[in-house]
Amino acid sequence: MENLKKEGKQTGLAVVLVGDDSASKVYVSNKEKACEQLGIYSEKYTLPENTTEEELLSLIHKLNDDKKIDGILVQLPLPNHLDDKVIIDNIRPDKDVDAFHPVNVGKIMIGDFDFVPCTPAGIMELIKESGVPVEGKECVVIGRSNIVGKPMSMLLLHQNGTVTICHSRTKNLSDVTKKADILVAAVGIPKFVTADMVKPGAVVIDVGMDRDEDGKLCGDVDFSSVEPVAGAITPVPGGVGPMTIAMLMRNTVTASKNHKQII
Ligand code: L34
Repeated sequence: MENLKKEGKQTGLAVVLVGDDSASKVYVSNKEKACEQLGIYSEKYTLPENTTEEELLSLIHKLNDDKKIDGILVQLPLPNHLDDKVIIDNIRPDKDVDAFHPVNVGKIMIGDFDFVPCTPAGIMELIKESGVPVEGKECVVIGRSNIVGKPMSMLLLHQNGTVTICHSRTKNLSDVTKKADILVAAVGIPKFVTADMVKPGAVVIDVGMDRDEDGKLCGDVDFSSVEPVAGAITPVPGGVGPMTIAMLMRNTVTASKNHKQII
């Protein structure tokens, strides 16, 4: 960052939030704060729930052409009347700091990429920094979303993990999860993973941002029952969420460095 600044290049991120989702508001404001802390210039666009596709696309096209902006992030989920795919397809791939554009998704599959989706990238960073080896390990990902499950599986595969993806139609789920040395839970169901689904000593990563019966923030893993069984476990909050934001910052700096050469 400091080097980029010295060279006279300010790094810029635009974050677009459509509608009134209260969780999204918190995540977006955490992203704004991270930009502030790092000295990244940021612009936040808060658009009303009834924004049309045409209006949102016109903002994206403006940001695509804006030289101050290196990264564009449209916070998901979008309101139902807007099609994620159409919106993401219109973000310039070299500004797509989420790595959701088909060009970036394809690059991840091949293993030659600039941007890594923030949540899976944050998880890989946690695994690496904790000294957990992936090579040859049984890695089980519960969830097959484009945002987490699929790219997560690819990143683990690139590190030579033996990867299994489970989902709502998986039969005998706990038989599969019990084999995992590294278990990633990204289902979106509060406290879904219980102690009987976890192999003793396994590394358990909780991607969930759920609410329990009392409306309290919790993850996809039943932390209190799984924690004694697991070899290592990430908490919610304070686990994968902050790492997601850190990786967004990293992708934004990558975009900025690349733009120094292009623009
Ligand atoms: N486009 N949409 C786009 N990019 C993303 O990378 C995301 N994601 C997910 C939802 N939609 C997105 C996020 O930003 C999830 N996510 C995210 C980001 C930050 C946090 C959680 C999810 C976060 O800061 N979590 C805090 C607690 C927040 C709270 O108090 O509610 C934590 O400590 O886990």
